[in-house]
Amino acid sequence: MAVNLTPQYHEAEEQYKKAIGAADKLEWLQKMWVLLPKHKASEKLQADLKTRLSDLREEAERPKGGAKKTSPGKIPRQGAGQIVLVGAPNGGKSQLLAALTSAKPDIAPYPFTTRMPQAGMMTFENIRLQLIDTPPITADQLDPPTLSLIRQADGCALIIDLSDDDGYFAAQAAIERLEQAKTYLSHDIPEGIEDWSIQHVRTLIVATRLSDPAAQERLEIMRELAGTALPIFAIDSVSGENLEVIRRELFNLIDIIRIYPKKPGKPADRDQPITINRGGNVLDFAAAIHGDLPDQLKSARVWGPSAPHDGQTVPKDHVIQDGDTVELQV
Ligand SMILES: Nc1nc2c(ncn2[C@@H]2O[C@H](COP(=O)(O)OP(=O)(O)OP(=O)(O)O)[C@@H](O)[C@H]2O)c(=O)[nH]1
Ligand SMILES: [Mg+2]
Repeated sequence: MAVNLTPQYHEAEEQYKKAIGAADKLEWLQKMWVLLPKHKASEKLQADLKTRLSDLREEAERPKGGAKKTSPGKIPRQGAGQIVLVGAPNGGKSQLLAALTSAKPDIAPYPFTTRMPQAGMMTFENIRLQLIDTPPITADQLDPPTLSLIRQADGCALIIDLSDDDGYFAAQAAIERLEQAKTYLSHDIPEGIEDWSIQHVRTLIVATRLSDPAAQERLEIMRELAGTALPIFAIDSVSGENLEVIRRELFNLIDIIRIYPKKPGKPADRDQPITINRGGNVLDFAAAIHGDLPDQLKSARVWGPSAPHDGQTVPKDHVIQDGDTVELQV
């Protein structure tokens, strides 16, 4: 099968060849990427353009005199949990961050747009989770700040592009690169790992660009290839399809529950839940409010999903559930 390059592509290539300086060259190369037909026959050319884009982007950003790039500032943890968006170039990580939060990351139709991690806050019902967009990961590229963010995160969303036949395999390359760095994207976290340098991060797959005409077909192939290792949720960040599902699934991913504190004789505060890990009990809830509280606790009453009867007094080791209201007596 021929690649069938358009006259516009050839024109952009001519300009690219004539361009002087990395920034100019990069601009034309980005145009070539947009104009390149993406199918099986152009795979080699796609890979070649990707490599050149990555190299040129780096060259264009390098300060004169060859000084080293300054490392990005640390991203402070905020909200009830931290989820990192990871994946291959051009998969839709930044577009998803923009769709779920008010952050304004750079989004562009060519690979290697994001160069530094960027955070945004996602609202889910009455809590906020921190989402972090990251630079792409390939077989040859994984920058240290991205790796350390992934290893410390409460969860990861692996972004896979449903408009690209190669999307699943590009994501596999990212998974393998992370595994070389002893970082495993898993859904079920194995227990009792003896090697402390190995880190498993709870992950789900977000398949983007569901509006692509061949997206459903690719999604089915992906489900067969991926098996049940990681759950897959398909969305479209531009049309907004299934975005509400993703908010809930990201919340479910990180295994936290929302508990509403209540003072005796007063209504519960439904706007400001306290979050604790799923499986936590009344003592864990007390500790989340104040470190000294578990020692002072005399009794507790519970309303909601875990309460056998509303307002029932429960033991201190009573396991509470998402949506419970708890009144502590000290
Ligand atoms: N229609 C549609 N377009 C999308 C979707 N997600 C991403 N895009 C488009 O795909 C292109 C790449 O999206 P980005 O979000 O920049 O991709 P990225 O994964 O951040 O790319 P890098 O920063 O290079 O790793 C942009 O033109 C987006 O507008 C989607 O769900 N639907
Ligand atoms: Mg990006």
